[in-house]
Amino acid sequence: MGDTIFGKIIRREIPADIVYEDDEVLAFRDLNPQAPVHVLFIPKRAIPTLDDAQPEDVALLGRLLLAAAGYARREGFAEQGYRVVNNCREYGGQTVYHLHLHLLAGRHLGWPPG
Ligand code: DGP
Repeated sequence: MGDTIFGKIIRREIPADIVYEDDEVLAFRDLNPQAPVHVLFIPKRAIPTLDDAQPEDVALLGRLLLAAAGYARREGFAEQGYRVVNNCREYGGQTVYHLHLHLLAGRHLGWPPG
């Protein structure tokens, strides 16, 4: 499995605006925000895509989701609402092959997405 720019962020080889960290999860602001709040939640143990996730990753995937939900609650926009998205491979719009959740908030988000 190849390294990605997110691996460099985890290892602090390149800077990022980190907003949350625990032993398994790192969250930082997206370089190209699509909403007033746009944070990426990534596992420190790289999995390329959601399609590569295995049954043994179930707890890690749950931790990613709960990390995003906890951040939304702490930051005070959970009641107003938000969106959590995973882009999987080419047609899903994935550009960085280190599984991540996008947390988008702070404006009314349209549906369906483009
Ligand atoms: P995706 O298209 O789902 O693979 O999302 C990748 C996101 O990662 C995209 O919204 C832009 C963001 N991104 C790419 N490179 C960097 C970086 O070096 N730093 C930060 N903070 N975000 C990045």
